[in-house]
Amino acid sequence: DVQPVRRALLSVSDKTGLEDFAKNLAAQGVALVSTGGTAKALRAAGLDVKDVADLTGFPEMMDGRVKTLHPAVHGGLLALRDDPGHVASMDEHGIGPIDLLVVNLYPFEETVAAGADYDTAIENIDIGGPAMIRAAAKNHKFVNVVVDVADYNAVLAELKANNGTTYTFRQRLAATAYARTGAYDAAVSTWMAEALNEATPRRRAFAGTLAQPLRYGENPHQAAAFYTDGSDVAGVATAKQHQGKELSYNNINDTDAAFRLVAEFAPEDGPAVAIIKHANPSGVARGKTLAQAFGRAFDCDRTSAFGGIVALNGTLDAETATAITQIFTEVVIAPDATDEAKAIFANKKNLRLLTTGGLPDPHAARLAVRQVAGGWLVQDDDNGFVAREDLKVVTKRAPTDAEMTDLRFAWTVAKHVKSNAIVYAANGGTVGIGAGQMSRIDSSTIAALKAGRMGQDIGAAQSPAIGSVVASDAFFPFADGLLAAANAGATAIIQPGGSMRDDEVIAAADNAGLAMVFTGMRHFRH
Ligand code: 93A
Repeated sequence: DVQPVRRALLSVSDKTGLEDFAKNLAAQGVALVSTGGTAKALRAAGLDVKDVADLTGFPEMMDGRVKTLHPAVHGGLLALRDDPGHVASMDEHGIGPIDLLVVNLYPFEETVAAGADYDTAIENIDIGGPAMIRAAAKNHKFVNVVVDVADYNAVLAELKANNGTTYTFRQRLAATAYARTGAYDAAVSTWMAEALNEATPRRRAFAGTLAQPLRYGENPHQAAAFYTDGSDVAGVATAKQHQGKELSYNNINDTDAAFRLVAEFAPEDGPAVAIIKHANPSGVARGKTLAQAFGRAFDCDRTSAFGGIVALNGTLDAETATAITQIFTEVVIAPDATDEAKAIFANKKNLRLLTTGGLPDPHAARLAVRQVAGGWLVQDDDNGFVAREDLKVVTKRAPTDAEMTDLRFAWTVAKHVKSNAIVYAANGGTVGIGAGQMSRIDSSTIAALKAGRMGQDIGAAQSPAIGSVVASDAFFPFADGLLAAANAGATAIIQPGGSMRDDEVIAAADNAGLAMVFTGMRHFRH
């Protein structure tokens, strides 16, 4: 199944490595055909190249919109070399086979990321390139297709080793090629959805570009990779890593959870820090300084914070960096870091520092995708937000201003805790988080238990749950969960409301002297 490579068509926007690759091909007797800019670059390198225009008998026209869309090209890519009818057609129409296609597309993703206007983006949608790539990939029984500069050397090595290419090799190239055209159209689709300001799950394709093969997945026996969707949102996908080893699958997942949580707290409202373990916050806090916020987030659950991911909503400074190095931390992510802070981290070889240049907008419309057996579930990302005036006081007693501030803080954190989520908070910091339990009452119990443990850890006279407020990501179906919170010492509650037994739950709150507000919005997270 080794097929010889006699003629190559090269049409590349990114001309990196082109000259070297083409020279090596020519040295192995491969004839070269190219589009305008590519041919010019090859000729400048002293290579003998035929213009596609000579193949088609048409000049490149309409500002290059039509250059390779012609039977002389597509016939040469698609013809089955072992089918007498196809061979007869090639002969009849003077179509020569193309055995190797080398294309990289108009840089649509880069153009859009650079903030290009609408018309420029449109002009950078490559049509002829993907058409050729898809044709060559379809005919991988005979044709080689290269869409990535990183594969040039592998092609040369294959040609040297086999004096042609093997079927498996061409099959792999074809799979890579379709991944590229799929991701390319998905990027166009994403951009169009954003241009329409309508990131609807029903009018958008999603696919990604391989950004990084990972050492393994959630567990060492699982192969894994990181794909990016080409958008320029501040976060783990676009961050700059300053030091430390490569991020793992779990690191990336947790870093994303940490940074998206802390991004809920606008820097102009003051410093905030979130510490994440296993995709749930072990502690979240505001503070007068980032160092203070970190200390308070750490105090919420000192045991769980060990080996955690720390996310900051402001520039990492020396004081915070020093505090973070006191405990074992896997990753720190922040919009920026001072040189002093970077120097403090430099001695901690295993600690990774990521900076993003900003915070993602927690209210932006994005898509969330999850896989199920046989398909994907796609939904709007949970960018739901309840303003203070949207909250409905349902109890006789209204929350005090201080309680209200903490209620909204706890609610925001609860949105980022796996359901069933119960979050106790006081003075702008979590004091007990119950996550991921199958029953709400169990999450309540765990959150109260954790608050008690926090009290012991920090040497407090009593549980920090006493005098705290509590948030529940979904309604309390019965009064028991609410009573558990009251027993733990909470004085105010925030929850969506909407249970059949709301009346019972409200009466229980009134009886216990609690203040309760309904959000009218649920924040399940699974
Ligand atoms: O405008 S196109 O969609 N129309 C075409 O027929 C076509 N053929 C190749 N763009 C087309 N290409 C693209 O041109 C290739 O995908 C490649 O990115 C680029 C190479 O152009 P040049 O060789 O002139 O630099």
